[in-house]
Amino acid sequence: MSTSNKFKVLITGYEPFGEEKVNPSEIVAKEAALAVGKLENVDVVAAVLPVSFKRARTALNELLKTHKPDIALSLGLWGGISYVTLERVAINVMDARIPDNDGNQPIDEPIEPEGPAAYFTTLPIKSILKKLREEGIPAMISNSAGTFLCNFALYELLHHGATFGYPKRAGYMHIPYLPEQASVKRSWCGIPPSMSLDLVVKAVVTAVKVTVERFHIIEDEKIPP
Ligand code: PCA
Repeated sequence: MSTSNKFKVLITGYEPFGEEKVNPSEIVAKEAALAVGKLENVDVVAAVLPVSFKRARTALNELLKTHKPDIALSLGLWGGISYVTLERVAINVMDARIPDNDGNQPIDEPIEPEGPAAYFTTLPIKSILKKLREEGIPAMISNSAGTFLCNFALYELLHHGATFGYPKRAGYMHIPYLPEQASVKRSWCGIPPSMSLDLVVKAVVTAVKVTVERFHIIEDEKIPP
């Protein structure tokens, strides 16, 4: 815990990428930070990461060094899902389906050449899942954050935590399209699924609250995914 006796929380979103003009994770990170900032035992920092392997690495490391967060929750868009996901694992690979926003497209390259193959999230994802279900928010555990920037951010957060001791709790939430974003798209099923800004923000705030409550509890709750 930081010296002020408050939990320092970092929430990040990503800027738009590919064909998307907006990235809901950017909006949600800022909105959720406003709500989380009202909790009495929390100091919060919100940031938007570039969708660039090179610049995201620098940005994340600077954020971590500057703010030394106890808890870090990164957010990103996964267009097409109808629920928020709690990512369980980050793998040590960059295998980009499309070029990042700098035009770089690493294929089968390690994120950290000396790092382990994978890290498990250090968030209490089952306890968070349980609470989200109680609140009526569609949520799932996901066992792959992909191999693009989202997996990259989670791996870097967890690698930093394992190497330097903070953030002690780090994780990743993928989020769906916003309704206004989905409304102008068409997919095999018609209009792709979406979730309102309010509901996604609530999911993020809940994830932070549960993590704060269980910060010192090593065992997560045992419930089916
Ligand atoms: N989603 C991408 C990268 C940025 C984002 O919001 C991903 O899932 O990797």
